[in-house]
Amino acid sequence: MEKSARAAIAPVLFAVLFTTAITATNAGAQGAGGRSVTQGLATKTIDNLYVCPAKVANYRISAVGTISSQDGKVWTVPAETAFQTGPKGPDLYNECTGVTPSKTAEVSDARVPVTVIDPDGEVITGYIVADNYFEFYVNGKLVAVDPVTYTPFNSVIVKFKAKRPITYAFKLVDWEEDLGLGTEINFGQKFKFYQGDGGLIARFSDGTVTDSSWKAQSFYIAPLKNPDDVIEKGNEHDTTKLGRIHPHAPAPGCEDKCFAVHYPIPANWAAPSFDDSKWPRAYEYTDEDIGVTSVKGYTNFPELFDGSRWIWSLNLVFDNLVLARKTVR
Ligand SMILES: [Ca+2]
Ligand SMILES: [Ca+2]
Ligand SMILES: [Ca+2]
Repeated sequence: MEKSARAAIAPVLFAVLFTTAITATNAGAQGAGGRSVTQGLATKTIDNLYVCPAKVANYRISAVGTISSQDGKVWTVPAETAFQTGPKGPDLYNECTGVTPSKTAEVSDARVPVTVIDPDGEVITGYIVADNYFEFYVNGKLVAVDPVTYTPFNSVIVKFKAKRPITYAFKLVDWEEDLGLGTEINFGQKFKFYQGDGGLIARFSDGTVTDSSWKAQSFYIAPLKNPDDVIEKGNEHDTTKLGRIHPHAPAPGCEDKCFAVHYPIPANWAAPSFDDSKWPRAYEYTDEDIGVTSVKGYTNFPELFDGSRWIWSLNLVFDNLVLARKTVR
C-alpha cells in the first residue's frame, strides 16, 4: 500500500478499531454462554421468500425479520439464509412444482446437476427432507438450499463429487409466522402462537445417514416465558424441562411477550477445519415424534431413507435454528 493511501485510511482504521472495542464491550455484557436475549415480535424485513406457484392446502408465507437484543446486537429471525442467492436443490417431491412421484420407482435423478467439490472424487447422491428449511454444505461449499422455505413439506435430491474426508454440514430452520417468537398458527387446532417443530433426515450413497453420530447445536430458542429456561450445561443449551417434543411441550402462554435466546453463528461453521468436538451430539427422533404422516416427500420413498434417522438438537420444539455436522473419514 502507498504512503498517501495509508494516511487516508488511518482515520477509518481508527473508527473500525473503536467500533470493535464497543462490540467487545457488548460481548462482555452478554449472559452466560454467549447468549443474547430478545423479547416480543421482530420487525419484518422481507415479506415473503417463496411464492408457491400451485394451489396447495398448507402453504405458509415465509417472512424474515430483525430484532435487537438487550445487549445491542441485531438478530435476523428466524435465520439469515442463502435462499435468495444459493443454488435451489432439485425436487425429489414438491407439490409447488408438480414433482410428486408416488414411489421410489418413479423417481428420476437424471437432471440433477453434479456439484464438483473434488474433481477426483466420487459422485455421491443424497436425499434430504427438512422441517422446514435446510442449507446443505459439503466441505464448506454450498451445494443446495431448500427450494421451499416453509411449507408445503418437500424433499430434495443432491449430487456432488467429493472424496474423503467429507464434512457434511446443514443449516436448519424451523420457520415461524410470528417473527422473533418461534410461533405460528396451528390450523388444525385453531391455536395461535403455536410452537412448531423441526427435523432433518438425509441419506447419501456413500453410506452416510443422519443419526446421533452427527453433531447438532441450537442457535435460536423460542418462545420462552423466561430466558433462564435455557440452561447452559457445558455447550448444551438445555430446555429439557419445557418438554422436547409435541405433545409434551406445552405453550409457555406468554404469546407476543415471549423471550428468545440467541447465540452467534461461528463464521466458519460449515468448513472442514471448524472444531465441532464441543458441540452436543444430535438427538434422534422417530417418525411419530416428527409427525411425518403428512410428509409424502418422505413417506413415499422408504427405500431412499432406509437406515437414516430424523435428527435435531436437544429440543425439537423450541430450537428453531440448528446447525448439524458430520465428517466422514
Ligand atoms: Ca422445505
Ligand atoms: Ca419451533
Ligand atoms: Ca416446522
